[in-house]
Amino acid sequence: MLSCSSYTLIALAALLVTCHALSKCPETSGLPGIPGRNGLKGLPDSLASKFALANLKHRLFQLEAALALNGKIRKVGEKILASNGKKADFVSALQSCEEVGGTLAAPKNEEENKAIMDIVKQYNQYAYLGIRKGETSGQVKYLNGMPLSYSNWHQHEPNGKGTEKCVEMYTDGTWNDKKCNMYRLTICEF
Ligand code: MAN
Ligand code: CA
Repeated sequence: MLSCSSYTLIALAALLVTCHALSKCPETSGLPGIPGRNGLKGLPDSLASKFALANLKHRLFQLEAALALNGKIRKVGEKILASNGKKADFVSALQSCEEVGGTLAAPKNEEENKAIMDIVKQYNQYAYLGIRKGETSGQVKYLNGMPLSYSNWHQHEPNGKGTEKCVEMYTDGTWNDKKCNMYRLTICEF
C-alpha cells in the first residue's frame, strides 16, 4: 500500500516525464532549496511548487520512517518524541530540549503518556515530565502555566507538599512528584 504522498509524487513524476518527452523542460537547475532536482525550471510555477512540496513531504516521510525504525523517535498525533539517552536534573533536561527547539515531554492524553512510557521503558530510566508545581500556589501545571488537563498519578501521589516541585514518570507510566535536582532521563517533544 503506497502512502498518499507517494501517489502525489508518482503523479507529479509522470507529469515531469511527459514534460521531458515533449522537450518542454530545460535540464538546468531545480527549485531553490531542492538541490539536485533538475527539470523543474520549465514547469509552470503552480506545478513546480506542488512538486517541491510533494518532494519535501516524501523526504520527511522517509526521515521519520527511518528514525522510527530504530526507535530514535516516536510519533504520537502531531507530536514527535525523542530522548538523547542522557540523565539530567530538571533544569538541564529542559535546557537540552529547548536548545534544539523542543521542550520536555508532557503527556496530554493516554496515548501520549504511553508513547513517553515506551521511551522510559526503552532506557529503563525514570524521566522528568514537562510539568511542575507553581512556586507559591503549589498547583500542578504545564511549563506554559496552563493547568493539567490529564494526569496519571501513581497511587498516593502527589504527596510531596512543598519539597517536590517536579514530576517524574515511572516505568509503568505512572507519575510521582519529585525533587527537581535528581538525575532523570531527558525526553523531549517537538
Ligand atoms: C520517595 C520519593 C517520593 C515518593 C515516595 C513514594 O520518598 O520518591 O517522591 O512519593 O518515595 O514512596
Ligand atoms: Ca512524591
